Amino acid sequence: MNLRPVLSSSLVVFALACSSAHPVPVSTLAPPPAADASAAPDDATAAAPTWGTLTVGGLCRIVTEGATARIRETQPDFDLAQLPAWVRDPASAPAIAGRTADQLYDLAIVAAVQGHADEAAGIVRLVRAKARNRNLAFVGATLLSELARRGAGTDETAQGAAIEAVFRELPRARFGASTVVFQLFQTQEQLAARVSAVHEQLISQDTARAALWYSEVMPEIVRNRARFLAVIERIRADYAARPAERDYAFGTVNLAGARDARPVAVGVWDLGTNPALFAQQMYRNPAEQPNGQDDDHDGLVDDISGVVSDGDAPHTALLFDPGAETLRQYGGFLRGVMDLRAGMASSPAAQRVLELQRGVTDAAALDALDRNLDAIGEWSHGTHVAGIMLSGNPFARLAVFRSVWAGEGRLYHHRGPTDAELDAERANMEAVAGFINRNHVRVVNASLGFSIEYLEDELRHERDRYHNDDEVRARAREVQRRRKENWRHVFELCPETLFVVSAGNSNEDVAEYDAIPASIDTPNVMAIGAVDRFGQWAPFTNSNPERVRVFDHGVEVDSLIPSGERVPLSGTSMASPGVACLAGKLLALDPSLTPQRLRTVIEETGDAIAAPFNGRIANETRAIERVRRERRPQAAAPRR
Ligand SMILES: [Ca+2]
Ligand SMILES: [Ca+2]
Repeated sequence: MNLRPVLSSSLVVFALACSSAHPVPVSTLAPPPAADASAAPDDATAAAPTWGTLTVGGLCRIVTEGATARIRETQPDFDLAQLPAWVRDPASAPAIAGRTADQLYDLAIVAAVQGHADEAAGIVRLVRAKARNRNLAFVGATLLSELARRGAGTDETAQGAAIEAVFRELPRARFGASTVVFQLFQTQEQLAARVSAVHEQLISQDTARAALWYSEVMPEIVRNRARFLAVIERIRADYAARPAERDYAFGTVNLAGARDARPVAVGVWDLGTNPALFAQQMYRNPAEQPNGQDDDHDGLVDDISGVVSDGDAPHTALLFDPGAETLRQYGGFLRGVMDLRAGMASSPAAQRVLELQRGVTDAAALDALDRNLDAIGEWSHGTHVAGIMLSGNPFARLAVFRSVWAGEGRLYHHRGPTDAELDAERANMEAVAGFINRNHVRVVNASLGFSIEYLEDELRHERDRYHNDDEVRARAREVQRRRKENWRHVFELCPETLFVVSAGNSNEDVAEYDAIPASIDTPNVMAIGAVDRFGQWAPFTNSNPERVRVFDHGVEVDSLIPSGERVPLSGTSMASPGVACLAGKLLALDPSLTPQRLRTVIEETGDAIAAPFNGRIANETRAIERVRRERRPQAAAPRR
């Protein structure tokens, strides 16, 4: 699900994705990399390479061949023979699809590894100039700044100036997220731990690229870390001294005291929510009692406030409990992760996370840390979402749908779901749909999603099951196909309910990447993207002109975690419940609104996002005014 970027374990992934972490070069395009003698042999009868026998040249070849093949597959009109010319003159290049941009980054990393700095930088700049997804205009800062440093000779002042020139190209709002990678990686041991973790996966283009990045590009960055940090601090101080930008007015409305509203059942489909924090607003199924019996004969015992799917956990266990020790040790890291992402590396919370990262010196420790931070995410995510969804709406009655399979990391750790588990997912989804319909839950927020890239990465850990990347990718496509069908099935089962889903945090086009459920086009689904507090398009947000038409605040959004503390979290996971909250308010004012009507009102009353992006930012004030103006007299609750 889209949790990853919210959590520390995904911090690295996030930093890379947003900063250019995905790096590459040009000379690899024409002739394959000058194969050194030890590179993988061409002879197909030779033994399959192992991580132990692969040289840097062999890794470069795997990445180059894979990237070249995938570009031919996904954008046949992108003629790689023209790449050198396009790098020289980006204006002459065609628009670049997102998947092509991914492959070009891989080629840029190879070029950088091979010492072709100009080609590497040229490819990144070509993507920045011509990517169809304009959010890609800011990627690549990590690689570009390192290439600039290398090109500046040995003089420290010149190196600093070269690095600064690259960072200064970033808009102020993107500076923090784009430079966090320099805070995170502090020691060579951390990089070695990453490499050995990669070595536990199948050899593929993606894992070969990751190995190159951590073993051939990042070490020099870590060695010169002080130089990068000095520049980052200088620019940050500069920004801090400038007048603050004006916050965007999201037009939030509080319905407290409204005499023309009535209760409405709403749902949060997530990894669990702490009902104690919303005691006055929990939905209660009138046909079910807490007695260990299935009073309403729907097959679910004690499904009073929702449906829970997590092994033997009863339907009253609405919150995931990671255990007291995990909470004690890791519960405090959520805020630090968020501070880091916002570029606030010197905060005490961020420093604690950095200390934690420094201690990760082998693959096992890395895995353990990921699991612990995932557990904290699973504990906190749905409560944070619920806090946003109920904000300013005392008329909302909250149902909780806790589905363990919707998370990343715990149930399917380093593997994919089996066919039987996919059947169990579907059965749980049908149970949720039944609850929604019987209890008239009118709007459901689902801040979750399944990306094929994440799944493939997990499948590559199953080296006894899959023998090559073709098998991995075929299985991943099959799992995605089934999951997409499951979601479509639920949406069709509940035509009276509006599902508000997160677009995802991978800076991708949801249709091109087939994001689930965000890419599913049915009348009762809205996929929501994220903007920051200035109303600017978030660096991580997924998008699509047709499927993601509405955005809301999704960067450092303040809400509750299960302990009752308030913590700012970021992601389209936080933007989606903002819109679900608005839908709940509109339904409290006019229960006759259909999902289609809700979509129309929310889209039409939103404010246009600044070019070159497209979409509307939800505006509660105008949407609520319109519903109050247009509803039929009998729709309003009787005035007391
Ligand atoms: Ca029941
Ligand atoms: Ca019962």
